Amino acid sequence: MQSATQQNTFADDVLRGLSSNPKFLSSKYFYDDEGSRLFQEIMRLPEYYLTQAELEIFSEQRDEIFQAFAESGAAFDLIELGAGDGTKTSVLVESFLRRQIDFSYIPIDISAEALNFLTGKFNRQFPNLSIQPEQGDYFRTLESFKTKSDKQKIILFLGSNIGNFSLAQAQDFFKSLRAVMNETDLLFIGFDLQKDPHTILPAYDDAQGITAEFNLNLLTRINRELGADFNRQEFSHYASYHPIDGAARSFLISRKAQTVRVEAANKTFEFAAWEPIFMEISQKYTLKMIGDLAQASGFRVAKYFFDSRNFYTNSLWKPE
Ligand code: AVI
Repeated sequence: MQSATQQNTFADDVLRGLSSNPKFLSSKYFYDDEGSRLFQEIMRLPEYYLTQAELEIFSEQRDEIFQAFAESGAAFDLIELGAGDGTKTSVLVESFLRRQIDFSYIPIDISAEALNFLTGKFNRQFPNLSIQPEQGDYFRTLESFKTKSDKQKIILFLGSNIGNFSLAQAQDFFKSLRAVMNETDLLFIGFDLQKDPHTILPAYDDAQGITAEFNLNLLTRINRELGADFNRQEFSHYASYHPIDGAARSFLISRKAQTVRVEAANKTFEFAAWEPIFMEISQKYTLKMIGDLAQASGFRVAKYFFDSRNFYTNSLWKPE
């Protein structure tokens, strides 16, 4: 399994994934412009409870979250990994500004476009906020903060983004984060919890078919960027939830025997009728899994915040 920190090119990853048995494509490539737009739509779907649950935690418990963050009363850097459109973070930022807390907001993202959008929006919304966007790799950027700033770092990794890593990748990821954190820094993570499978599955198989579009869009991206000839009509979206391992998985299923040429990989791939391409894992956690993961990667859980339905948790971790 590839580590979360390893960088490959899009063409290499597609070649490797489609040459494997079973075939797979990496969901990290979902987010071109159209994919990002579709994900915004997913977050507004009635079935996609995750965003509402996290927003509820932030809105209803902002004071308790603040207490947990600002225990020492000292100035801090609020660092967000993969900040997206910042809707949830803006609730915290607004509350901290109102209390005249001394902090800077540092969103880190690989996408310059996403950062520009977020910075523009936060500059308009919060003219008094000190915002220092950093474009690039999470770990390298955080490493540079060790020498750049001696303030406490509070690192946010929200939106259940950790769910898109396998358990082994998640552990690798947190170990790498631990290596660039100081003893007094904090990590605040959004986890989707295991719950009624009848609630989870529709979040990945919505009635309007937006999630299907979101998956199929990766085929369109491969066609456009890598000169492939996928026919989207010949693939269908299939979502599953496995209550034993707690993983939602999505697949694109080849509806017939077919071949697909990918020019940039200089290769033609054979698909059998009904052969799946594994597209994405969305891991759901139990509290025991979260505690074990923290411990295995050099942290301890300091606090859990839950939404009113116990669908979701934001968990505050301290270096051990
Ligand atoms: C970004 N990530 C946490 C989403 C999830 O729930 O796994 C991506 C997603 N895939 C389908 N719907 C949403």
